Amino acid sequence: MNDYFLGLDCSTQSLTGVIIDFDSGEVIFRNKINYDVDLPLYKTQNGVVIHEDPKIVHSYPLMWVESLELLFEKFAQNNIPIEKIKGISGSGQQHGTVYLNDKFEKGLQNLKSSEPLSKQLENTFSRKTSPIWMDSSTTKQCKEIRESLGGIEATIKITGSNTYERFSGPQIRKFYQENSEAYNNTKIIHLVSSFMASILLGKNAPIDNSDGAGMNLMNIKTKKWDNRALDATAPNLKQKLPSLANSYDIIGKISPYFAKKFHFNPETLIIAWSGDNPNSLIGVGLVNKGKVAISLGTSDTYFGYLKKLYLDLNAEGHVFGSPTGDYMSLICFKNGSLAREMIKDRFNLDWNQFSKILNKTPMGNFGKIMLPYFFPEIVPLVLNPKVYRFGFDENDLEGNVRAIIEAQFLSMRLHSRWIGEKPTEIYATGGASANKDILKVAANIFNTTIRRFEITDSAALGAAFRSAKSYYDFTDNDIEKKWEIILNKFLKFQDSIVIEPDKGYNELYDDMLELYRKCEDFILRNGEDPEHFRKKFIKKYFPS
Ligand code: XUL
Repeated sequence: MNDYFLGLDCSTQSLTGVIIDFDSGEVIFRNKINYDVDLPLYKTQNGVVIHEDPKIVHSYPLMWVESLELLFEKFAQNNIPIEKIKGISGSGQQHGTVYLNDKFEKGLQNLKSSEPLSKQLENTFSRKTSPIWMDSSTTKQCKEIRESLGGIEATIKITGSNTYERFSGPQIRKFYQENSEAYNNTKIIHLVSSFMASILLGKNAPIDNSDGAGMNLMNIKTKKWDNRALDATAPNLKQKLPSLANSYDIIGKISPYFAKKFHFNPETLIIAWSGDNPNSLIGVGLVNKGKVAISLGTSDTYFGYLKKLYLDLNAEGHVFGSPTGDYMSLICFKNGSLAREMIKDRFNLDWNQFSKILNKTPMGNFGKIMLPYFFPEIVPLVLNPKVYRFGFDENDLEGNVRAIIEAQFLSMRLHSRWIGEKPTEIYATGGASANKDILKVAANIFNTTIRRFEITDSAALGAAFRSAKSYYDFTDNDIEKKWEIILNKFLKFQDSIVIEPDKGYNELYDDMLELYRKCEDFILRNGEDPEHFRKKFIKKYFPS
């Protein structure tokens, strides 16, 4: 009987499940629950609760729980032999926190399979909503924690990152300051990943140290909770946090609730869940140095594997744990898919029309530059959203289409320079990576080959690979367990989606990068007016 493994991804807009057949090296099933569409009662937009203050972005943890049950119902409807699943791991959108009261763990242990999960767990939250990674309302708390840790450099050295609005520590501090009673009634604070793992496990699951690194609470060197960071954040916090584990740890067996209700084998192993970016690192096969990945999703991220701890003291990038036990670098841009959609929808385009326009506009866009802060931006830090245009206006259809895409990759190239290495190849993943024309712009701006995988659900896939690796590591001495062997089995490159940069545009994009940097400097750091440089750029590349 073939061994199946399940990878789940509880992301901002949907819950995805991918089942791999280890023996045939194939993905045998994938399905998605879209929160807005499939769970309309929560009235989310793009998976989040709309708040009048754009800095406040929350979601419903109970909705994620409901989506899990809906997904498993789909498995049953599609006659998936669920009993063949040997191991399950998962991925959660990073940084989001879930606040539970003292009924949570007991509730999990006494679940009745005759009743829906959501009904049985609805009273176990000490806070009904979870602040997620898109929230940018904790500037005050970031400052307080950073100062109490001794400034930016000290904070980075302790936790791997500067304090960031979306990181869990500042979010927890804000909750404690604004609602101390509910904070005191909180028995345990989970990350999205450890919360969903707890549901599957039927008891509190640990936080894995890859996702734990996105909290400003864990010591990046020792991979343990850091007392200085805990004290700077909120009182009695240690008692309210789960323990820390390695991403590859087996944390138990599936809860009897799921075994009974959906016919999982009661011996199915649960492997620690992790964040979406650490999972995607594995999902695209980055277990060695040299290559990096870009994930074009709700957020755009740029990430790579690091053998050794390497910190960004300029405070824009982060270092998280890698599920291999090493490290990874990550830079997160909030104006990803939703910003692209703003331009597409503004001109009533579909993606085909968008691509056609992108193709017919010239590289360098006649010197039209956009700083695309449709939403508060993480890198560079922009708390009050505003779109800046140099040399065109919001009604210029062609100018806007090319400008948004060029801006996103110029910004990515600019703000990833701290990693030091120019990538030899970039792997692309995430929803928008299905668009070859967008990838072509990225290939030209980075002057690097871009490869795209057949399967774009890299976080769910990474979780499935991780569960296979841990399962065989711990249970079977006969299976070769090297990461490379597992990854090569599944990650077949599609020749048709290897995208090469066009020749002869290297200098244009080097110059445009410098121009983009000057525009950013002008708007964000009171730098020199870039108009004179922009004119020079136009004269050089677009002489009339
Ligand atoms: C990473 C980040 C996002 C979320 C959601 O730091 O905030 O990528 O993990 O995808």
